[in-house]
Amino acid sequence: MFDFLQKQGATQELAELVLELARAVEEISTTIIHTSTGKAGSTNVYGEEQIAMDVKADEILGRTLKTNPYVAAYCSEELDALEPASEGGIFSVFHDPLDGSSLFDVNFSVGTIVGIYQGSNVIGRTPREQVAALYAVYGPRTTLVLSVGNGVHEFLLTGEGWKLTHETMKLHGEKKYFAPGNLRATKDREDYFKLVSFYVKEQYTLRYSGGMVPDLNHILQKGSGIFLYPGMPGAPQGKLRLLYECGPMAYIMEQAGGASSDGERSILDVEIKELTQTTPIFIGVKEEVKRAEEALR
Ligand code: FDP
Repeated sequence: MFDFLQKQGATQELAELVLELARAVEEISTTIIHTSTGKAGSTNVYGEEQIAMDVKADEILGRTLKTNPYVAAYCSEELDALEPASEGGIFSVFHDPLDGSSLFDVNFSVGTIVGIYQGSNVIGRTPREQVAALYAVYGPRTTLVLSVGNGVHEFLLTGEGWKLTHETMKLHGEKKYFAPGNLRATKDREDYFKLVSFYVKEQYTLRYSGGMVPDLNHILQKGSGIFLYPGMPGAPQGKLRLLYECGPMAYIMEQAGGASSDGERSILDVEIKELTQTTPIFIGVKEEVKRAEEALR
């Protein structure tokens, strides 16, 4: 993996950091098998109840990042504030250790999402400044999808370590899939109701698991589709987090030739004002993101 990342233009420091993150993903993958589906008895900064595996995955990544010489600071969806790491570190790392944790007890696929920035402060910057992003899917198999700014690549976790399975992943938009998150918003939003009705009438295929990682991974693997999580009255910025979820996923989808939007601009151009910021998101093939932007303006 290291040589491959360098061939894609990653610096030695970035390639080593991604390799370390891949090791943490491997550890999360085996820990999942032996961890109960029970609650941790605590809540995160958003007031959401944590499950035991949320806490374990956060600890595994935290341990990796705290000791990595290239990491200046990091934060996660489960932490309250930026954690300083190594003095002289050059990157800051933001992650959702276990995305889709409400699906853990029913044994659906879950994931990890990571975004990497140069420097130790991201406030006032945008997700376009990420130097790499990755996500892992813990399904029947464990896969790692990543970009260091030169396309999107997939690795599979095998008995002999990570094996490159897709050198280049591209969106082409041949088939029509839709993944409509936050359907509850259709109660108050006639525009969202109309858009979903359009998908149904036009016989788009529904592919929605309730986990952002597997749902976007489906779109990337099939090369087609749209995922939406709009806001609604009472929560106009939706629920999905800019730094830990939407930013890294937008970086990967745009690197694959797709698009992302908060309704007005690419997710990659949304200014980061605070660590806990959330944003509405439409993400997938370009023409579908445009349709969603027009319909839900
Ligand atoms: P979860 O709460 O299970 O961790 O932000 C997390 C997320 O799942 C996404 O993976 C998923 O797309 C979304 O929330 C589902 O939200 P709703 O519970 O509102 O449907």
